Amino acid sequence: MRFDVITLFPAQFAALTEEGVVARALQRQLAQIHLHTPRDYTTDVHRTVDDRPYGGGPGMVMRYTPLRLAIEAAQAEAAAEGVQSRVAYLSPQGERLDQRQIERISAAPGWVLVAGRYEGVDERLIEDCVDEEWSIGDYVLSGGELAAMVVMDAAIRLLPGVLGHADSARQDSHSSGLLDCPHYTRPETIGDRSVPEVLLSGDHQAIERWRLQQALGRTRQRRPDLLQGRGISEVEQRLLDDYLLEAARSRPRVGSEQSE
Ligand code: 4HQ
Repeated sequence: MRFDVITLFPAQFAALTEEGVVARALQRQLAQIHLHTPRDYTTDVHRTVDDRPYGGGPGMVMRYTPLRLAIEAAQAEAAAEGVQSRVAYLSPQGERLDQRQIERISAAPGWVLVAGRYEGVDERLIEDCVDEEWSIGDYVLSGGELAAMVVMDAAIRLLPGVLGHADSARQDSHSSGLLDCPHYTRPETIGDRSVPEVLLSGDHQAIERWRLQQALGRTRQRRPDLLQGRGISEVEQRLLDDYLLEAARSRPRVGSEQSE
């Protein structure tokens, strides 16, 4: 798949392209990231990409024309390679992304991602050029670059062949609609805490059952909203009931609750 990113700060994307899972996917040509800067599409001597907001107020707004030309050039380049790209603008006003959305994004042939700076882009650019508006969460970044990198990282790691183990993306937290189970490695004991016995048992069916139970229990305790949306099978409900029973039994009590 192909990403074209419109950004005033292309150097920031080194965080993604220089090392790690995404860098290796790019080297192996499983994905492409192309960077475009709207400054290259300005015509004035100062190469101005921003201007003051109509109506006054603090900050600056990204100008329509350099952004539009950069987006169109990116789409034309992608099209010349046979890739039809939709355009997404990253902003807190966008639709909140989750793993389901990431799966959809990852399945498309290409995207042009617009990473805005300052107070954002001229609204007419969104009306004319943007197909989708995405948010990575309810907080404010200094620019859309980190948001674009978050989306590309999450999407590219889902591509066939990117992760080493064939199952590791499917087994991820969220791909099942649940949080992840706890993980342990050597040493077997740290102080008075030992690794849960079942993980040392070699009983793969029992281990799978325990991991699902932990995922269900942690999701109920930490993110009940995720379980509401997902629903739960009869087998899962029994595992969850046992988890919650055990959690209640072993929960630390305050003095007034202590029976002995
Ligand atoms: N910004 N999810 C403001 C974000 C953001 C987010 C990007 C800051 C756009 C203009 N993007 N610029 N949250 O906070 O995607």
